[in-house]
Amino acid sequence: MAVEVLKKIADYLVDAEIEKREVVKVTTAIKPDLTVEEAYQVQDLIVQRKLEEGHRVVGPKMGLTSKAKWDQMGVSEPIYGHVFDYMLIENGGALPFSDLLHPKVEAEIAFVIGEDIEGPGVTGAQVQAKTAYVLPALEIIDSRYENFNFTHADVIADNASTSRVVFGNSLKKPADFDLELVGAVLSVNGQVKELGAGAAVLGHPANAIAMLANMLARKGGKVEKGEIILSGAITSAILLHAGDFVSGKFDRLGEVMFTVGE
Ligand code: 0L1
Ligand code: MG
Repeated sequence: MAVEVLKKIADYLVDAEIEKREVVKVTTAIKPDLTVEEAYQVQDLIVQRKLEEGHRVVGPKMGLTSKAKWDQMGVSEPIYGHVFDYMLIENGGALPFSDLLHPKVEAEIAFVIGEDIEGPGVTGAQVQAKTAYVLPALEIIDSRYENFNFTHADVIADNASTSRVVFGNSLKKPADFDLELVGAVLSVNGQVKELGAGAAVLGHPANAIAMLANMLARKGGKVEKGEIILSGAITSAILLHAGDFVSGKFDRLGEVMFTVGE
């Protein structure tokens, strides 16, 4: 019975995404006592459905990893979600607004994993040693919930609001950077909207990947070689509108940009 309810929740959220329809949060509409553990089981069912539909996982991602995000969303614990191949937009490309509900953009540093990283007890230094490259990224989040209104468990079940990602073109060796000092400036239509540095992400973006490895270890999982992983937003998220031109400039890592189409 319990598994049937979790499957119903997974379908409720994937159908909302496919049909571009905002829905009432799960803890109001279906299961008020949804636990965090059950929410991650819902996410696993979403991954399973997407794989069955022919999509590929690019990598897990970390979310809610900065104070700016905690203050913005009223949820103060990091979570993870999954990025799929159909979510990728090329650098400089267009994001059709009509594909999404109420998209917001965040500036993030992404890690290309060079060797499997298995918890528990993984540290940021170990992550750095096992990372092949880092690159700049813009994540477009698009909660399936009305007004981004959710609890901690709701947002986990909703695949951490994951929707689209634009990766930068330049791959850099992590050893060549103090990632906590890398500055990021997020602009929309030529106006600076948000800025910050890598240290906003749990003190150092590699700490977020270490936390991810340790969270996955609790259910026998690991961070895997070849995955490209978003470490979490450096800044608050900015609401997007059709016609916007978005640019994220990252010190020495490069620029990432896209336009929001109709
Ligand atoms: O990637 C993120 O930090 C998003 C996490 C989910 C919360 C939100 O929708 O802002
Ligand atoms: Mg994010």
